[in-house]
Amino acid sequence: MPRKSKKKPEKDITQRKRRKIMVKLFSPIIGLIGLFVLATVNPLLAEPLSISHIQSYQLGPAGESDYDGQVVDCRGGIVVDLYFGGWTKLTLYDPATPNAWAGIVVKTQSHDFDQIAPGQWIAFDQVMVEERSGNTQLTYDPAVSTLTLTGENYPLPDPLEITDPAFTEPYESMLVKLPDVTVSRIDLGLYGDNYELTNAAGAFLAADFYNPDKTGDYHPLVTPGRHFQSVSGLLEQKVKNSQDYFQLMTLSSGSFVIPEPASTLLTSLALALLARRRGRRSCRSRPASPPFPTTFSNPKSLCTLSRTC
Ligand SMILES: [Ca+2]
Ligand SMILES: [Ca+2]
Repeated sequence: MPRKSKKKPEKDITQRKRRKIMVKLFSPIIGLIGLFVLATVNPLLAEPLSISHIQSYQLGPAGESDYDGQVVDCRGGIVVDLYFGGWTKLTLYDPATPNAWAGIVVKTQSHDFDQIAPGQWIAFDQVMVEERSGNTQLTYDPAVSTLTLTGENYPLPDPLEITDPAFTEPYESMLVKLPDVTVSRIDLGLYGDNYELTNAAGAFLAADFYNPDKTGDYHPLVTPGRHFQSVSGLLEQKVKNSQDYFQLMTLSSGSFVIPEPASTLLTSLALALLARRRGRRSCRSRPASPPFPTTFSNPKSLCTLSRTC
């Protein structure tokens, strides 16, 4: 019996070749589509998140970030404050969204933040988003997290002036300022170390816990009835034991701007007028000249300031 040939039909060979060619052609495309889908659903493969995205993304009923509990990369921001305590707390600011959602705290119990300084731009990889006491924070674990210095000498932001009674979530961990306020009450809040600042917009709580210039619970300038041109600091939420409020945390003596006393203003005005009169006398016999500046801080510098004298 002649053995049956095992040679495969020409048609099958052609189909297999076609399949191989199709696989070679479309595999890279299918791979790219897969990566795109993964990057879309998994933030770890996507671009680093901005501070405002983490803070404002699909807020829950209590204002919590939808990234709560996730490990993310964050493109970071400018360091505006460092607090060294049981936890080191680094507060970052992203100038891309200067009016809201621009601040976040990054905390660690390691020494990896020891060389960081205000004005540096720090980015973070593999940090955990956590809601603590009502604040959205990034927790830096030195076993998995990394930080990158991406720039230096950034100007620190001016505090954002808040005139709205809604002194809440969008400004969390941002540097803010309350204008024209008076200390209306003290010994308030969860730990009895809050004071109330009142102005035309309403009443706001403040505290000096992070302020190295305080003596006891309060900065020496904080006394009932004291008026300030403004008070600035970082806005922090406090949620504990059924209490839930926002508090402005002052950072130094510079957080308090005292109105210039009326006597100082009058002295400055008198010096300016005197300088102007002297200037007119000394220039009276000279050719016509451009008008003098209207104010001078020092009468002796008059002829230096005026090119015609
Ligand atoms: Ca909050
Ligand atoms: Ca928040």
